[in-house]
Amino acid sequence: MRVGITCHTGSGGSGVLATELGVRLAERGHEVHFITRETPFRLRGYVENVFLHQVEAVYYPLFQEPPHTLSLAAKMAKVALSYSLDVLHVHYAIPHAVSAYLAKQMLQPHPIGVVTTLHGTDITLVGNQPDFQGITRFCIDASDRVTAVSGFLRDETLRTFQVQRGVRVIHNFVDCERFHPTSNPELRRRFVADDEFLLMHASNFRPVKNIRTLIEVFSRIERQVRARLVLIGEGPDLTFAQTRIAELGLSDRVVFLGNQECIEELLPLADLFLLPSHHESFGLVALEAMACGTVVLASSVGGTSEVVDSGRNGFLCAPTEVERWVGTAVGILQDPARRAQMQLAARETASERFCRERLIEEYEEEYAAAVRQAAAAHVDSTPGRS
Ligand code: GMT
Repeated sequence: MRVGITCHTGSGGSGVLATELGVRLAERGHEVHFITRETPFRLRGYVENVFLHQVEAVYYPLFQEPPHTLSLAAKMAKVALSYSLDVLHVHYAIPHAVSAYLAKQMLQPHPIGVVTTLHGTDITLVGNQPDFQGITRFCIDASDRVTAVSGFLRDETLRTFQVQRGVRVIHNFVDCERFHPTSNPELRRRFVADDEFLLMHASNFRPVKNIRTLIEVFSRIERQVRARLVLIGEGPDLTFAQTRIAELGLSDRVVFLGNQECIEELLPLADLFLLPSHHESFGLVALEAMACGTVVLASSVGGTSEVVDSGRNGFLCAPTEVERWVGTAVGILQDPARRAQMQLAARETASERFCRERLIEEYEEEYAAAVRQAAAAHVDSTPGRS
């Protein structure tokens, strides 16, 4: 199939998932066209069957800012025509599903399937804002097929927007060959001494990631056990994190690594991965840590319980329960036998339940269904048919 993929290109989970999906589809023989603002963060090196189409910004003195949604729609339509795309697969509803809708209209009478994958804040923070509810509902309803990355997010979508259509849950996946347990004592020693624990967090440092609690929890853990914290990623709350850590006198216990492409080399080093988000529709980075055999302590909000079975392959706590976070973290750090059991269970969950190939086949089924649906709608609207 010929598939156009659009996603946000930063280090966020929706772009990561879309990129990993595109690369694997290309390896499976599909022709994949990324239609994006920049090269997606996780796209490394040349991949056969993958094409990149950058959406150029249009500047004009009348515009306060370039109208990206329109440029994207125009580019989608152009690429779709030039390469005879079968499907546009957009990740994150706003604004990508709107652009796909426009492109589909522009392409008439050529039919093209539109698949929209909902990731999280496109529904829970952006789409449910009063001004955006109508357009989010519209573009979900206008897509040929809609998927959500967790059952929680599907239910939330149906509840918030009362959309008239089905939403299929296709959980996020992880490449268990790339993300796997490894022991690299030399690299680990660059962050911690042999008698210290290594705690880790990775995110795009947006307010939803609850960085304040992360730092509070770490500062209390650090009073009870010798530990250091490695922070991966960048975003709006990074400066706050740096300031708060300095205020608490923890600067020499925390390492800021910024955005890292090869997170699979870092995640297996950690004794504990912390994800105290206010909200998380799935928690892809938690799954990646689990695939590396790292114990995860995450917020019990949203869809994380579809990944973490608390007490068996990791832990879930409410983001407000700081004392429970600290007690749980210290408890598992001080119990190496239980930690080893959990590391095995985490890896097993990742490889058995979130296997890449099976979930990619589910996306392929959605593409085929979208193409059929678009073709049927096209036949129905052909002049002379009633
Ligand atoms: O933060 C977002 O909502 C954007 C998105 C991203 O690009 O990082 O994250 C969401 O999508 C990920 C991939 O499907 C999920 O693993 C994250 O849980 C989800 N984030 C939230 O729900 C906060």
